[in-house]
Amino acid sequence: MNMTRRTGLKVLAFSATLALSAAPALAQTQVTFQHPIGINSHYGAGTTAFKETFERLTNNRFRVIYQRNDNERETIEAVQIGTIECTITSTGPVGNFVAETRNLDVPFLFRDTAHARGVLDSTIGQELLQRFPARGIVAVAWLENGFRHMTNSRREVNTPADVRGLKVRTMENPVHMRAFQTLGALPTPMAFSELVPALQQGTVDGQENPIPVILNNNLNQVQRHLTLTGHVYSPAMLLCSPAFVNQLNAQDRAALVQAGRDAAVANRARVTSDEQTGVDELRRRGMTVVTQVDSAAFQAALASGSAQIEQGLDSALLSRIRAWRPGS
Ligand code: EAX
Repeated sequence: MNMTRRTGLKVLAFSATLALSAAPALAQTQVTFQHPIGINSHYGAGTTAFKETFERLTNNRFRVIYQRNDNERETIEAVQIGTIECTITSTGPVGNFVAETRNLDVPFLFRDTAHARGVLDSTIGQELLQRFPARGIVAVAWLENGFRHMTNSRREVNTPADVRGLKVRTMENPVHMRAFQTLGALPTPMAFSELVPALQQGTVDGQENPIPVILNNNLNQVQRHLTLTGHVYSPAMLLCSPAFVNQLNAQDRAALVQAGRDAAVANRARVTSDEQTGVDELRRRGMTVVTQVDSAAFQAALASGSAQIEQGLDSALLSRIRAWRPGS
């Protein structure tokens, strides 16, 4: 599905009310917001909060419209060009636009959710957001998907050895691809929009995604086995088009920043609740779930390839992230 082409060049459609009275015409500027998975999801929770805050703080001069688009590279390009105003995307393809974000895609970089959220909320996260304008994108806020877990339709994965030989869809992300190569899998990069057909047709045996994505996209319909590998944290980002942001006055920009904050809070809360209830729900839907994973074995297997996986990344930044502690 190619939403960008289907929706065409939808640049700030003005729905002007031509009032015949003396009152000034009310012009509502449309803000088109695209992201994958759908509105009833952790991304949708972010969009809904964004819409509520941004429309309210701008006295309804803007109207936020949501459209689903499962091709994240496409939505980032659309933001860059200005054919849509904003998107939420995983960092999967973002490194192809702002290479520094790839540092966040290293397996087992973050110890837990508090570590990941803490780093993204710290100056480290802020510094990364500031890299975007030079690439023609305004990065408004860090959101998230949660930690990624493996699913497949071939066998129960208990140890790193079980991953060997599996054809695994990865995001279009060289760090993730190198990690799966290290585990002896056959990484097959593709957009999220191609994932379900690829699993249905058996082009790939498995994939990896956090619980909120597996749950809200019904991946249980095309995958039998889930293993809670938690092998990598999956940040997400709320990105907007400079063409949109540059035409905002100072107050509207402050509203945008606040809407981004509220989006992050709502998104994280939904990830937390999906993670709490999602595993049982996926079991109920028929998946086998391996919960007791020998994480040390996966970490050791990936550590053996760390030189290759982290090739071209910023080792000073990676050390800073690893050294981060609450309150620092
Ligand atoms: O952003 O492509 C992916 O697997 C992403 O995790 C998903 O689209 C959510």
